[in-house]
Amino acid sequence: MKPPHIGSVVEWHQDWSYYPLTNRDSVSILFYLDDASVENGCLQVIPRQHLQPLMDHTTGGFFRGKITEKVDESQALPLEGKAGSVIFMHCMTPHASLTNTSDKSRRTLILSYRAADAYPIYCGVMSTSADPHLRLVRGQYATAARVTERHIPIPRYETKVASLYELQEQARSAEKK
Ligand SMILES: O=C(O)CCC(=O)C(=O)O
Repeated sequence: MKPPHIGSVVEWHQDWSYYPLTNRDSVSILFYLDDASVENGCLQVIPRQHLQPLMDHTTGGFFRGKITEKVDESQALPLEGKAGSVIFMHCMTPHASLTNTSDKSRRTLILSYRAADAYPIYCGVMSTSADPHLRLVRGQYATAARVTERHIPIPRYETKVASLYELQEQARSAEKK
């Protein structure tokens, strides 16, 4: 939800950093419920970066919920679209969105999918918190995990497990000090 004039900024991040899986076969589907433009904070992505290793989301060994290394924003692509537009975004695609500076709301419905054999890597309560909402929507339950990754960073929270908005806000406050 990005209400007119107050919708928060979402800083650059890759979703896989929040929920590491045994492989990268996961995608988020974003449905724009309102017309989305740069002015009301449409999604922005860095195309093709999903083929690269996960970028750093930490400082001092703690997970900050945002990319902490330099992001080449000259590559950023704003995804403007009419209400009803659908975006398919890979879990390794860096993405962000700006504040809503307009008088129009920007609402988005986001559903996340993963391959049945893309199993969550255990990293505390976050590994199981989505379980009540999980549904197998196609194919069979996987009896084995398919492991394609050799290096899987585990998000370590400095204080407590927090949402994207809380983590990014905490990181901004710490940077100002
Ligand atoms: O809706 C947005 O602007 C960003 C959403 C997002 O970053 C996410 O769901 O991971």
